[in-house]
Amino acid sequence: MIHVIEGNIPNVSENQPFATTLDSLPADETPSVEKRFGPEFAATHPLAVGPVVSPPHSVDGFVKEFLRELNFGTGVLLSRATVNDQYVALARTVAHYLAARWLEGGRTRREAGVKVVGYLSAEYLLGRQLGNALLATGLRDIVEEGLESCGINLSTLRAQEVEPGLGNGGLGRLAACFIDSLATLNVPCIGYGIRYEYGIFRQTFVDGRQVEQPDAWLSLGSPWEFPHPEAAVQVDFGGTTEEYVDEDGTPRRRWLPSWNVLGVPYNYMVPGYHNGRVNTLRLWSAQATKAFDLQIFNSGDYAEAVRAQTFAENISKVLYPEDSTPQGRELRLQQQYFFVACSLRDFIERELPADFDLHDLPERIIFQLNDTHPVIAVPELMRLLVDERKMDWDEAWAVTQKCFAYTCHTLLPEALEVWPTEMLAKLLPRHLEIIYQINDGFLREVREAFPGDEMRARRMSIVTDYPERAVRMAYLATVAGAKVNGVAELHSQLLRDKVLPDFSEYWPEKFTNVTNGVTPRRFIRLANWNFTRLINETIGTGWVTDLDRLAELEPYAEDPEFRARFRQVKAANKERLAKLLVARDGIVLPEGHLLDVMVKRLHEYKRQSMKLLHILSTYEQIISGAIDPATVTPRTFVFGAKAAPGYKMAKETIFAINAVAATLAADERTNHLLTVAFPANYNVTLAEKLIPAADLSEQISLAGKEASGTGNMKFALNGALTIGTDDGANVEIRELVGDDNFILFGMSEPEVADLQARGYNPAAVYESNPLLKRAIDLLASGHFTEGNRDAMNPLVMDLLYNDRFLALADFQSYIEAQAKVDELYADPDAWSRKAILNVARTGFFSSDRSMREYLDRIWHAKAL
Ligand code: 26W
Repeated sequence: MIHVIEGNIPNVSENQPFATTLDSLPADETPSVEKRFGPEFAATHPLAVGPVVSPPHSVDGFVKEFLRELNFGTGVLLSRATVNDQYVALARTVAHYLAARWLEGGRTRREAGVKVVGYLSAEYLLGRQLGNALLATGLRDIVEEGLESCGINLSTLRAQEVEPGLGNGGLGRLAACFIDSLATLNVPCIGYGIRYEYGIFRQTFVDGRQVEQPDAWLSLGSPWEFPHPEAAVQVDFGGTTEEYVDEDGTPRRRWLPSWNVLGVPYNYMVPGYHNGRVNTLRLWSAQATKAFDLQIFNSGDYAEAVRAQTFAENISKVLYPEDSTPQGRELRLQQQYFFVACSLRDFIERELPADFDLHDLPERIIFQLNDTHPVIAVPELMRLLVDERKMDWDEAWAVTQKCFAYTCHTLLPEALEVWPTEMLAKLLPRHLEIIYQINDGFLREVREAFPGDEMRARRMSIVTDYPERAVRMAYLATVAGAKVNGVAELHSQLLRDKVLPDFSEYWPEKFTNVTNGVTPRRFIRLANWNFTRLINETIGTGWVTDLDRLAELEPYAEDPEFRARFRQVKAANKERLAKLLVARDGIVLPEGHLLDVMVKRLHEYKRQSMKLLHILSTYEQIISGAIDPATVTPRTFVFGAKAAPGYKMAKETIFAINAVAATLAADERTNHLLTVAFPANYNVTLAEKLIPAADLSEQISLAGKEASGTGNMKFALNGALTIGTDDGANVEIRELVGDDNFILFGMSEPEVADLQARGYNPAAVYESNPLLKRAIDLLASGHFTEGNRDAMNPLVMDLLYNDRFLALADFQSYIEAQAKVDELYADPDAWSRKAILNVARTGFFSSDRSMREYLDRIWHAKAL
């Protein structure tokens, strides 16, 4: 007999958080249904008041639940079930174990009236869900045994899952790590975003060139989502605004929109690790308000009849695959306003009591703006408070300034979004008016503070007239946000000094730093079981939720036996990767090679081209006889990188890497020494296999360009050494692991600024460095392109006559650092000692620590 009530469900036992029974409810914890419907109703409707009881944490209990889901949920017999049927049924079954706490979490959150963190992000790079859900619930062994008894292999089903690629790279993955940490820290959080029908494109290579394929991730169903069409929100667009006098004679402005769509929420569970908490990720999908026009249909114009539907659906159709250069498309602005408008209205109308006084909103929610993409939320909240709730402007502004905080994730000027006022006037006319009013108020303050300094007011204006009249979203976020933070110490300093200097001078206390972090659940516990076992045996299991405890490994760096076991772990991970790459991409990983890995989005500032120059130089020296092959450390260079479809130079770099890879593989003189592996479609799932196998982590961006990096943290935590510049979080990694355990090279940020100020001539560097010259000449020679000398021209010409990110300038320092790597790697025991020290000293880079800093210094919210 299943009892369903809304009430507190106490923890039965630490490792069985999800097993609850009705009679364990303390008397005074009677559920709200009784409060709502009275004790008499509760007595006569036990089903309505019973607790949500998750299925029993036993093999039998699981099998019963799984078969019920397979037969009655998916509607198939076990004997006829496809792997996808089995996977969908398993996912649903595991979701049942989470649901009890999920529903409970929502009720307690609403009833307790606690302050919630609302994470607004246009991207979430979640990765596969099944493994993480089994980890969080502690169900893995039960499920494995239960499935076995049904003749099903768990890893076969895990491989069936298509990862939701609802993000481009760093920013999207960080959002996923952050919501995982907030759930594990028991902090009530709602992640708001967009349920793109098509995520980040699937990358394929045709003749070495990137070809994008649509990512139809929903085609086989998505068992982890819970749609709530009944909670759809109407979102308006277009039209005009007007002045009017309201019922009490007050002159007001209002929006007269010309079209609208519906936002349908899809809930996803965000389970905490072994703490029974399940937070919500609420992703919005666009639908036509009026799906189908029967009159038009009957008039025979079928396409016209459904035009509204397709038009509306377009809004959440596909993720924009750019991760640095906004294309400024109107549809992108529609996407941003769509999910923000849905989220704000949804929170105010569904999470707060009907009679809640919105002057107290900052006590119930803090919205974190994940870069500038959701910043239109600022004028939207003002519109809701002033236009709809008739709040006084200044009161509304005071509320708004306490409800938002802004994180900037970039340093590239071209990545800072600006929206032309013309486009805003057409799509969101009332919001433009509100932005002007916010700007007027702000500039009034600035002029008072700096009388007569019109240039400063012009520099700080949210609205710029150059090169066209547009709204600078980073300025709006900074003016409205209670706090502005960068994502690594160096980045936050450059934000203050170079990106927003006027604002940090005006509001020094508003600017802060929270260095990024990564979740140890997915990127160590789940991705690196071999290493997890060694760590658990050595220091216990507490590190998974308290990563600073990795420091207890420090003494074992001096233990030869532990070092040997560490090398065995790395070798096992390399073997696992080799198996995957041959099956997935037909790539054969030679044994015993130093695994030199560079995986991240393809961008010139990340300098994959400089990595290529190192490979070319080594290869050139071998085939020219300049160096004795016997002295060369056998290396496999692994690349993983997607290029934004419109980013030409990035695509040329991909082509060059693949051409070099093919030539080296076929060159008997070198293919036992140098291998280039470039598996296509780098994503979270591939990262989970690649990172634990790596020896060397390439973090070689031009100093001052990479805001933080998070891959760098994942590699160090999985026992790889970093070769890197003093950029982003590399600086903090080096400070923590020590100079002896980090291979630093290249110019520092001030040196870069100095060189750029003095003027930089890459061709001169080429001329003055014979090794570099020979490497580039070989690239240009047609050697990698069947003699076609033009094929590499775009890249070669850019490096010689542009080289915006100084790859040639840092080349010499880089190859000297690489020679040091060869030297270090020649002594595997010394290498693994350094690698173990990297692990022991990088517990700081847990996203749990990042979240604790946001909670204390930005959100002023706390765990339940
Ligand atoms: C097209 C508009 C656009 C512009 C910027 C889309 C996406 C972006 C993101 C901010 C780019 C991004 O992912 N930045 C990365 O964010 C990570 C998380 O903080 C950092 O670790 C990386 O250094 C940064 O490049």
